[in-house]
Amino acid sequence: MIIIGEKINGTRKKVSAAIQERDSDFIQALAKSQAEAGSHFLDVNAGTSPEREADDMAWLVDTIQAVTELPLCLDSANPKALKAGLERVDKTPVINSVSGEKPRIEGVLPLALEYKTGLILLALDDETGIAGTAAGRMAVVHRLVNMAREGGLKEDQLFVDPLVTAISTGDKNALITYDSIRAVREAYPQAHITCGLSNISFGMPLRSLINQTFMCMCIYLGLDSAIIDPNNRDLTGVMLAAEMLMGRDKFCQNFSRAYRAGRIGPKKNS
Ligand code: THG
Repeated sequence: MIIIGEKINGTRKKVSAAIQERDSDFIQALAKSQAEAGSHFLDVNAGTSPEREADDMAWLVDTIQAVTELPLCLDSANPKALKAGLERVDKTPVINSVSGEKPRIEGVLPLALEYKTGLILLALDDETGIAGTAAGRMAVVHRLVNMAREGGLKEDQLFVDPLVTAISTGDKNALITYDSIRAVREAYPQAHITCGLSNISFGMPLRSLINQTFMCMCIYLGLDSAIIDPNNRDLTGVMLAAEMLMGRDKFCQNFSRAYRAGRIGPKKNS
């Protein structure tokens, strides 16, 4: 599983305050703890203030890279902010994200092609928003994959996000994501499939339990990446167990190592 650590997100109150105050200690602590917990990328979202976002993104990228060598997942719809990040990254990043919406196709996709980055493709567009069927979401995915490939990106640079909507607002919502994951896996065997899992449990009690169960099902169907809190040890445990049980953990090494390192299982007193 390719873990994208979600915590450096300017829509979170404390992170937003840290960005405004240029509190590098706070941001660097989030970067380090997510790196130590096994992230492969760190999501970087500078918040949604259009006049500050590019400066904030530049500062975040510099601040994070001072303490970790992990590649970044630049999370913005704003081409200026993305460009500021792209000019500073040490490692090839992932751009989060393009969708079927016209401004994103015109403003974000060309940056991914120019800088040859990884790219998250969101299954939504101007016409329908988030389609209520897997077929509707796949129509957008096919269009976006074709554009990205024609522009020179390889299938394995693409991360398809089939989108997750809250189970509390539609009791078939998880099923739409499952059907989409299955369809993407079949149509694009080399592409990665990622999503922000925790949307599923919005408005429900015992969110973590729901997130874990949902993740397990998504992994079975072909999810191979997730935007999550890597410090959530219950979720990490389910993820490593599911990977092992899918035949993707040779000699059960990853699971065993994580256990010995104390990253999963009941917390030991130390
Ligand atoms: N798809 C894509 N990108 C995305 C999302 C997606 N980026 C943003 C979001 N969804 C994923 N990122 C987050 C970041 C924070 C939280 C949820 C999703 C969050 N944080 C809680 C808080 O701020 O209090 C608690 C986190 C914690 O457990 O500590 O909920 O769907 N492509």
